[in-house]
Amino acid sequence: MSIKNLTEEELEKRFHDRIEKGEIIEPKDWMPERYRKQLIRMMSQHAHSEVVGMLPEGNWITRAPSLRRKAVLLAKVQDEGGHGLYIYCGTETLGISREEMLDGFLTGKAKYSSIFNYPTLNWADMGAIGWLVDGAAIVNQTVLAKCSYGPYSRAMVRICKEENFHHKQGYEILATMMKGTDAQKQMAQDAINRFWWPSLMMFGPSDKDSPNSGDLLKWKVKLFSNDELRQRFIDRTVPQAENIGIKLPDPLLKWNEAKGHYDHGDINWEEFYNVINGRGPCNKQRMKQRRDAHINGEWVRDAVVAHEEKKKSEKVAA
Ligand code: BYC
Repeated sequence: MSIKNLTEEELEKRFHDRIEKGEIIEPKDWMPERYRKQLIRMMSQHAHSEVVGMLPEGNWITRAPSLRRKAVLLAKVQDEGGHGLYIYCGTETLGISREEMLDGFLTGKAKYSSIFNYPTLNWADMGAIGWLVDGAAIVNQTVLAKCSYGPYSRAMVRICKEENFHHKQGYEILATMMKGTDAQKQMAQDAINRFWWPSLMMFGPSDKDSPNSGDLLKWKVKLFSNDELRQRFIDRTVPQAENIGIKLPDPLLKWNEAKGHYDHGDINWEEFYNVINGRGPCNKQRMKQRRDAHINGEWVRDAVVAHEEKKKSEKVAA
């Protein structure tokens, strides 16, 4: 039967059956409005995070300790910009324009990842971001690569490949510093002391306080809950820390044989909510940088439009 003859209820049931069977939803397929809206929210926020994520690391490009480190960092920051673009394109398939998404971001209506509201104070922070922040992103995004929405899942496959390089380069920076002088070891430890807890917050609030998880899990956009992914990240990161002699700043971190997981201390949720509501250490600075970049980039957008129009009129004239 053609789907044109189905009622709204039948369409919704058919959609849920498809999700249950593990089918992938594509842009032209019928989808409930709430599914579309939730995806727009989550994907656009993800895209904004990638773009804001360029700022803390971009801050160190001119101060990288060698030409090799500078070239690698430059490439990484460029990759993050690319990730933002793939995800913006993926989000546009849901019927929202780039302008609307940017408006949501620049007016502060849409969020971006809390982690990028922390400052990068020393070179070891580049290691901490690669190892912990990209490490957390990989745990989250490897699962999103199997999510129910085709354009998002495909963007994630490519992004995860690049994030794996980022993760390795971060770990390598820290491993090198941990073999260096006492001052270098201290810098590495200081970076981890500052970035460990914020990287756990990247996975979102605990499950009992996550208003969007119910729908997203039902629709297989999320395949695991915030707490499950956070635990997965902790379990794989603790041995990596031990391997290079870095101490994670949580006295309660302990292997629990019965659970097959590491136990850990409580996350400071007050800090998390402050940061996501605009009161983190760098929120104002990050938003100002992005707003300034948008204003300063106006001539580029105008030039692209003028170029397209010129091409079109040349075609008509030919
Ligand atoms: N930061 O119901 P919940 C990268 C918000 S960048 C800020 O659990 P959901 C990289 C949440 O949006 C990778 N806000 O939400 C780049 C919601 O608020 P709204 C970034 C957060 O969506 C450069 C409210 O809290 N990754 O890798 O079910 C250099 C309630 O939360 C955060 C992604 O974006 C947070 N941490 O789950 C290096 C991954 N957590 O929208 C690396 C895609 C929660 O209702 N996103 N909120 O106002 C996701 O997987 C999910 O959106 C989350 C949250 C797990 C983050």
